[in-house]
Amino acid sequence: MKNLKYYIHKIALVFFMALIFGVSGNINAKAEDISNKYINAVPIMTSNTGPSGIASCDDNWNNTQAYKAFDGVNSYYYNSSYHAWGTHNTKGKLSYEFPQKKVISAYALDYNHSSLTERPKEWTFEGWDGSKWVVLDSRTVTDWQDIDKRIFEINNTTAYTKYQINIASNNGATSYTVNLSIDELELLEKTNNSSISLDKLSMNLNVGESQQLTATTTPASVGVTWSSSDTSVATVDSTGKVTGVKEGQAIITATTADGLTATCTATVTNTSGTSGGNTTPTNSTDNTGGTSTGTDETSTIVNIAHAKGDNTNNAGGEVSIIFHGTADTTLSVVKTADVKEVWVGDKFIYTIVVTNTGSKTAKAVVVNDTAPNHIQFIPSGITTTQGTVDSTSTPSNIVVNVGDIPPSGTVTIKVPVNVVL
Ligand SMILES: [Ca+2]
Repeated sequence: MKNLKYYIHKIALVFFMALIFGVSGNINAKAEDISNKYINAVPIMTSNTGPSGIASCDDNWNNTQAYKAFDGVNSYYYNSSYHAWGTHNTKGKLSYEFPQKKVISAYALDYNHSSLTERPKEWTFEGWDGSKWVVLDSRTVTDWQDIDKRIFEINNTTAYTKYQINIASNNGATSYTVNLSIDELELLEKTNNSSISLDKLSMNLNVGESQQLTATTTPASVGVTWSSSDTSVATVDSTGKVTGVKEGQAIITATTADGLTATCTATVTNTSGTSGGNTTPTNSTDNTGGTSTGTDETSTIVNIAHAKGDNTNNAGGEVSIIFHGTADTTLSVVKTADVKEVWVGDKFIYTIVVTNTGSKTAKAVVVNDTAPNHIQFIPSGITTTQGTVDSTSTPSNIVVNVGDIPPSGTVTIKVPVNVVL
C-alpha cells in the first residue's frame, strides 16, 4: 500500500507541475532538475558523532535523537525503529557540524507519512560563523503533504562548518509526546563543487601486468569514467584497473560527471627489464648544467628553483644573482635532494631553502619551481615553514607564496616528487 500511495502521489505531483507549466506558457517550459543539481553533504549518521561530524539539538525525546534526522531514512517510524529527530516542545533547534567548512547552497526537509501537525511551520536556516549564527534563509510552510520532500535553495556562497534549522513554531501539535519532528534533513552542496584526484600520478607496469588506480571525488558519489590516451600501450577498465599492453607511455584519465579530470601517466615496460634505466637528481652543488648528459640508460636531473620578491632580484639555485635597478635586497636559493640516485617509480623530496642575504625585508616573495624531465611534483604534499602553496601548482610547476622575508630570514620548502620515465 505504501508503494501504491507513493506512486499516486508522484503522478499527482507530475500532473500538478504540468498544469503550472501549461498556465505559465513557454517561458519556463523545462523544469530545472534540482535533484541533479545538489548532493547531500551529510553522511548517513549512525550516532550523534559517527561516522563523522556532530549532530546536535536543543532538546529531544529519548528515541528521537538529533542524528536520526540524518540517518538516511525519511520516516518517523520504520522497521520497528524511530528514524526522526523529535522533541516534546513546539519549537527547537537541530544542527549538524561538518569536520571542515562546506558551502551549503540548499537544504531539504523530507517526510514520509508522519503527522502533518508536528512539522515545522516557521523557521530560519542558519550558519555558524565562529561567533554567531548567521541567518541564511527564512520560511513559513503550512501546506505539508503526507509524503513530501521540500528543497529550499539559498543564496549562500560562504563556507561554514556548522548549520542549523531554528524552528520557531510547528503546525499545531501540542498534546503528543513528540510535538515537533524532522524525519530527514539534508544539507545540500552544489554538485559542481566537485573535485577529483587520483592516488597515483604515475605508475610503472610490465606488459600484461595490471595495477589499480583509485579516484577520490568530492562529493563522494560523483560518478567516474576512465579512459586511456593510447589503448595499444595501456588499457583501463570501468573500475580504474590499468593493464599494460606494450612498451610505451599512455595517459590514464578519470573524468567526473561534471567533466572534471585527473590523470596518471602509465609507463609500460617489457618484462626483460632492459628498458627504463635510472636517473640521478643532483643537489645544489651539482647544479652546473641544465641538459641531459646521459643516453636512454641514464641521465642527470638538474632542477633549479627560483624565488622573487616585489623588491628583489630573481634568484635561483646556484646560478649567479642578477640585480635589477630597483632591487634593494637579495635572496639566495639552495636546493637539495634527499637522495643521490633514483629509479623510475621512486619518490623523494626536494628541499628548497630561501634566505634573505640582503639588509632589507624582501617583500611578497614567490618561489617558482618547474619540474625537469623525469620529475613530477606532488603539490598536495608540499610543506613550507612560511606562506602557502598557490592553487595553480601542478605536477610540472609549483608556486609557493612565501610572503615577506626579513634580513637573514629563511624559509624552508619541502617538495615530494615522483620519478617517472
Ligand atoms: Ca531519518
